[in-house]
Amino acid sequence: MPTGRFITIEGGEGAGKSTNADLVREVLERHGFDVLATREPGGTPLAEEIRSVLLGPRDEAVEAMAETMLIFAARAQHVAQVIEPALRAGRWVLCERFTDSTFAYQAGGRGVDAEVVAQLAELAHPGLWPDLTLYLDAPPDAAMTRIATRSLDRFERERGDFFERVRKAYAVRAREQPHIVHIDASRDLASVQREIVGAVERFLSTPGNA
Ligand code: T5A
Repeated sequence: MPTGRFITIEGGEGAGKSTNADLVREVLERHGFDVLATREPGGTPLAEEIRSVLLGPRDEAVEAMAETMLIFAARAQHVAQVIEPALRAGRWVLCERFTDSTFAYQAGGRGVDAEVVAQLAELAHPGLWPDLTLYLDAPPDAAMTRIATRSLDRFERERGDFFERVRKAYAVRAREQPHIVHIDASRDLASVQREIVGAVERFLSTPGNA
């Protein structure tokens, strides 16, 4: 049985990842693929518990390396228990956020050495990288207004230029990594969705991908 493909959706808070994950899933299913939709941090009971620990606001300052290692602990569990078995069974895995988020938030936002992130990635998911990443890029201020009415998690409460550093790190990653497709997510939803469908269709029609 051929292995499935691994597609991720990346971007800052309120960029539209969850909204557009539903669309990508529909496109893939229209093409007859069996899709497993999941998210990070999370995706297994243990990884979801780690997500609660990471996202819950707390008085104690969280060390950047402690945060990074918790994220990779959740990811190692998610990859071994959910993502790899699904891919081996021929399913297509669609995941909101993956290691590109860690390069953006922990390396770019928190200042963890990107080389350390790369080494932890190699330990947590050796040889596994997305086949396609849709990076939804929007200016942080504009995207945050979309989620302004929700109660904010520990990351969303960050201040100063944290989200600009995250965005810059995503931009560097998008330039360096051929699996990442940059989408301007600051536009109206219909325009963003047209571009997403185009990117997925191009991926599917590239020989060897589907
Ligand atoms: N994290 C995660 C790390 O620091 N490192 C890591 O390695 C990983 C994996 C996870 C947090 O963990 C951190 C980063 C995150 O802070 P999360 O909940 O998974 O948190 O991610 P968030 O980005 O916080 O999720 P959001 O729900 O805030 O953003 P989405 O999913 O991008 O946005 P969505 O689809 O919910 O849309 C938000 C609103 O905007 C509207 C939607 O209808 C919705 O109301 N919208 C638009 N409105 C106008 N125009 C458009 N183009 C729109 N697109 C969507």
